Amino acid sequence: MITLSLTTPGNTAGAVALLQLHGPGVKPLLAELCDQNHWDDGKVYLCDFAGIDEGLAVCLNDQWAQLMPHGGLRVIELLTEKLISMDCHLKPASNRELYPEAASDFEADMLATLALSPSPAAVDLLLAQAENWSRDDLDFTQIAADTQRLDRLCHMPSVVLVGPANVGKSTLTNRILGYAASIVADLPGTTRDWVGGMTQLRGIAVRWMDTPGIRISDDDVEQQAIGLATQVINQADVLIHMTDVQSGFELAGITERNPDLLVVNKVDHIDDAKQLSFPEDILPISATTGQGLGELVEKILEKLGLHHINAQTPWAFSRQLKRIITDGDHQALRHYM
Ligand SMILES: Nc1nc2c(ncn2[C@@H]2O[C@H](COP(=O)(O)OP(=O)(O)OP(=O)(O)O)[C@@H](O)[C@H]2O)c(=O)[nH]1
Ligand SMILES: [Mg+2]
Repeated sequence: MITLSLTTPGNTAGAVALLQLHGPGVKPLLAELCDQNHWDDGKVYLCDFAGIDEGLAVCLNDQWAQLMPHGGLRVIELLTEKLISMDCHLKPASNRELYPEAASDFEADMLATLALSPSPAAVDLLLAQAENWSRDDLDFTQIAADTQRLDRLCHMPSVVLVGPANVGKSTLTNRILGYAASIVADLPGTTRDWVGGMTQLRGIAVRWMDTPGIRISDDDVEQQAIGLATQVINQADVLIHMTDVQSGFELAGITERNPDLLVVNKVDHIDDAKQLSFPEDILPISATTGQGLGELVEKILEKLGLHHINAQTPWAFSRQLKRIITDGDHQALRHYM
């Protein structure tokens, strides 16, 4: 029986995919698939995979072979179907198989987490975990609490901007994302459907979302767009309520949940003396000049619990570690590491 494992992520397209074949008889299988009889161990051949795609193939020995077609989802699907029709058995690759260089399951899971984390800030922390989990004074209750916030390094949290029309939400969005994702105009009701993009705040990946300005109008489409944004607003990890120096903060009842941060925009319109009179919980910014944006980023990270990441913090980054801290199983931890 020959097993087939996809060792590149199966749910997203990439430039090249890697399919691993393992079992007796891989050479005859490749000969049939690629219509080529001679295979030297370790030599890479450019092959036609049964008319599905052209790519590279290598036989490592009589038991192991690797196919490297293009990484489009359809190519992977067709090639997998073809190999299954040739009696290969599809088996999800374990992290230990994907990372043969890992010395333990712990290390293999750490490398898999590292490969999938969208936040550069996770790198140093993950690389320190073997040392962090080797300590004698592990407090599983504290680790569970830290893990809740540190998991946000892997599952991008959402930051959602709400507020009245024309206060500069899209201007701020475009500045934070670094490209023109959202249309800006001196016209209330410019943004219709919510607009989002991925960005990094001090090395921490977040999904940033701009929503249509909330206002009463007789425009049906605009009111529907405001309604659609409600779900995004309610699920926000950090909800920022923005107004500008001309508007107040009276949006009570329009969003179901309270905002985490209050921001007043366009402070470049007013002189310094007046800026000082803002209450402490309101952050003055200017989306146009960039004033106050560094402080805004810090406040968002504070709300996410990621303002200060101490590399010495143990983090239950894998399912296995989560199970270990829930069960309080020190024995299983030693076995895992
Ligand atoms: N002076 C100044 N003008 C700004 C600032 N931010 C945005 N503006 C201007 O305000 C107007 C509205 O900006 P938008 O970003 O479209 O506002 P919005 O909140 O997205 O508006 P809606 O999509 O209608 O809800 C534009 O003319 C911007 O150039 C700022 O910090 N200072
Ligand atoms: Mg807008």
